[in-house]
Amino acid sequence: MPAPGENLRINGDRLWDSLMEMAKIGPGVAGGNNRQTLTDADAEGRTLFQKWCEEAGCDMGLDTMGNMFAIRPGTDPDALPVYMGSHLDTQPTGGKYDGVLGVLGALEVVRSLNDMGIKTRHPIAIANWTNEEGTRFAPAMLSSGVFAGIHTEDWAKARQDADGKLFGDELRRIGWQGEEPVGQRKMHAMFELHIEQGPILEAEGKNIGVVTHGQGLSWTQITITGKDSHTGSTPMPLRKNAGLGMARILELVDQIAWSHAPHAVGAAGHIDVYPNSRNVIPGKVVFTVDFRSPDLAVIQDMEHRLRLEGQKICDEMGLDVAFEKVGGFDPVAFDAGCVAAVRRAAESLGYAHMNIISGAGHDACWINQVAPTAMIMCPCVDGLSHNEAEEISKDWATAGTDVLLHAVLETAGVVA
Ligand code: HGY
Ligand code: MN
Ligand code: MN
Repeated sequence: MPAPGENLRINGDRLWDSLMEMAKIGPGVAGGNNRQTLTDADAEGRTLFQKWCEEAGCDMGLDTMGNMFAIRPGTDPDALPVYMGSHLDTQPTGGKYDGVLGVLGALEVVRSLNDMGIKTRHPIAIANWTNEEGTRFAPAMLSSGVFAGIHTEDWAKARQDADGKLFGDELRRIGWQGEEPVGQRKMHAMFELHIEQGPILEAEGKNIGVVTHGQGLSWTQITITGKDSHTGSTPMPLRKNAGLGMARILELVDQIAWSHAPHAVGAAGHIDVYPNSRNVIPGKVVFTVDFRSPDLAVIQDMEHRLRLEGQKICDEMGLDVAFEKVGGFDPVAFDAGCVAAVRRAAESLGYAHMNIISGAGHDACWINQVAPTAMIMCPCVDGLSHNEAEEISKDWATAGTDVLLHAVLETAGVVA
């Protein structure tokens, strides 16, 4: 058995097999996954994950937001656990690795510690955070947000999906609402392994991203109201075309983001058009503008200009418009001690690595507010994610999980 702290490695083949096994649950239509939160597929994935954790000797916990916890005991029962966490829920056209690598990579760390008979002073824990994606129930990172005290549990459980179903009802329906009060669990630290979901690491030839910061996010929901009317018989000057108003605002969003190049980004991924009939001028559109930047002042400027210039566009077109902030968080600086542990792990393992700012939001961004937190990233092919064609290599998955193993061991303390 290699002495703790030596060149320890996880079992990449076993990790890959688990990733492929989980990918069979909630399959997409093009090779990825559609395992949206609080669906039957989510429940099936949770059941499989719990089975694997119990087989690895973990004690299981479940809180009132459905956050799952698997605990590997340490030698010091009074020491707070070192967590590794991410999410098993996916986008409707999601990939096999977004979130899943962080949860199953954490499981592989536990399995490898068991194989090597390594004991740690602090317990080690795995978290599966409910509804990280925020696609069925907005906003993203909802349950880690409740855990960190960002949202109240009541507000979260009242979130509705497109069919009007409530988060709380759906959590109970799938049978994954626990008894443990959310947020009471204390952590010594948390590490989240995640695919980059961008092109930088692959382009730079690096296996590991040492995530120093997470960029901030702003979600503004815009409702434009015009007037339904016939697309054929309504003269152009008489139209109140909410769809055209949205098109002009989407062009504005693009201009605003480009005005803060190279780091700011902006788009709308959610768009609902009413009545969405091919021969009716849309009388109403509801869409969500997603702005992101590592710089809070830039985010605030983008939000301000969206409202000011968006209002002007609608006024000139005789359209009513309402803006509602429906999600967001400030740019995040991860814990310097945990970030250094990640960097030392990559160095000791000999993996090419670089500092990186996370372009996407993650549960770690909220948990960082209640416990020392850092992230580890691995590349993904062409930087593609939130697409069923999302792909990583087994080597990248293995490297990321090896770094997770070493960062956690350093933080949890190996007991010889
Ligand atoms: O929106 C995000 O950045 C994350 O993928 N939920
Ligand atoms: Mn994710
Ligand atoms: Mn995602």
